Amino acid sequence: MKNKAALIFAIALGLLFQISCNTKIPTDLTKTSFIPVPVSVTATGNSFEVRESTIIFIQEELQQNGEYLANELNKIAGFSPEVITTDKLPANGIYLSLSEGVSDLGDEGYKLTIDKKLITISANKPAGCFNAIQTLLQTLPVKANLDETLEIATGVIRDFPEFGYRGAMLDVARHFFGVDDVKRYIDFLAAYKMNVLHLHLSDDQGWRIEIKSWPNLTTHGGSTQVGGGKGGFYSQEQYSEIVKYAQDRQIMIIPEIDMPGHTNAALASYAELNCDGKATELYTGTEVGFSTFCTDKEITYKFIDDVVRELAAITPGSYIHIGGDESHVTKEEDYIPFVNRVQKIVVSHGKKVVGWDEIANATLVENSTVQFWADVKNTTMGVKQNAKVIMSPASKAYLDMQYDSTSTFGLHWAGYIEVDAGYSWDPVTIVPGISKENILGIEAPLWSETVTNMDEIEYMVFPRLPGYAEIGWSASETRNWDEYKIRLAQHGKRFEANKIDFYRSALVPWE
Ligand code: IFG
Repeated sequence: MKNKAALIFAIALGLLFQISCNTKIPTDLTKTSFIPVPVSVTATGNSFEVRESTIIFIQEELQQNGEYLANELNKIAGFSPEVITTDKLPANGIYLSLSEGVSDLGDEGYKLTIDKKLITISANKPAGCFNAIQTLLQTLPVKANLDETLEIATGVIRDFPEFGYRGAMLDVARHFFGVDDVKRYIDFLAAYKMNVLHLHLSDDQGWRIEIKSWPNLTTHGGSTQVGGGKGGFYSQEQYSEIVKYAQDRQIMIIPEIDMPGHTNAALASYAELNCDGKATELYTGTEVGFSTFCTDKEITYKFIDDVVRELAAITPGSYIHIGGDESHVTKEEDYIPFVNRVQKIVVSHGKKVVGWDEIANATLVENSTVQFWADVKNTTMGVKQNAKVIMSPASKAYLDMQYDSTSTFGLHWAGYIEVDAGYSWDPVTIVPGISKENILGIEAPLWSETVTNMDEIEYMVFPRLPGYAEIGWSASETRNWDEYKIRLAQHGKRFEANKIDFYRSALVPWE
């Protein structure tokens, strides 16, 4: 009997040894498929084990970052490390600190040092610390198997972004998406160090933000959407919930009230905003360019002032987006004074102006920004007026463009954008005559005429979004599609683990 037990024990031991040998402990940090690719990664050949007993030590100002990291580790490993405030370097664990030694890395840069016993994150600002956390999380699986140890290869990463504006837009007007969907979209951006979410809050088909002084905008103007569905809107409380969720992830919300065109939802809600004094019908189609505010009525500017005042009061970010695109039925001689006046309203409420590139036909106020989407001439005019530029070329960065002619959702008026086309362009050279100093950064808009739910959002956004994040973060001379697609392929497992319904492009060597 004894021999049998001994034999079983020996076999079990052998198996255990075999399994432990198989779970390869990572020791080469340079082998990690980081996106965006960091400025520099040096491996030191060991590994750090994340355990239930691992403590996250923070300097006081980094409480939010510490809790975020603990929460993310809980999602990965099923345990939430303790977060302890300290002002001295701990002997082991994970230490988040703001320190002078990295001043050359800027507000969003960081130094991540991974040793056998201690991981140290050094940054100038909480945003830099948050970016380091995203890099650290990419050294770990999205979900750990219970029987595996959580090991991180040791080494040093120094990193900082190429552009300060790395954004995406979500059109919640054509089709409405609730708070939870917007939060999930924010999680997508945070994972790839993107730091702006532009919400397209109003259009012909829907008005999506409560304005207390003009309640019909949402009760009537928010009551439908493309295709005639029930639409919806954010109360100011829900909008503030979205803003806080974004802020906790170092993401600035930029609200857009598109005008004077793309305004049918408001025109249907208030007769007095129409030149003929008659409210329009609600619109559930997908045409553009047929609506305009009545630019020569004083009530229009009182309305806009009320809207901007209420929106500015719940928007901590420095921008209000005034739209300005496709105002095909607003006469040029009316459009320009309208945009000039609206800019002054935005500035009077303490915010900076951003608008689609058409606004460059007006006289731009200082510190304004034009968002290039289609017209090089407009954009160049904007730069001539000392405006900054956000690069959103429809032919490269519009997430509602189909991948190819077989795509189930999306449009293709600007062309098809396969994953390689969405990655292989340079925001500095895409508009001739514009230099890097004029460019704030890039933004990938998702228009929702053909997109109705989170699964469809995920299909359009992944796997292209990480590429836009890398264009905004990493120097263009370090970027090439053949190298990037290998790293992107490794993120396919992360998309799956996050239940992201991504398009499995044949151009990417998915595992
Ligand atoms: N252009 C319109 C959007 C949307 C888009 C769909 C801009 C600035 C086409 N304006 O892009 O409202 O309809 O791809």
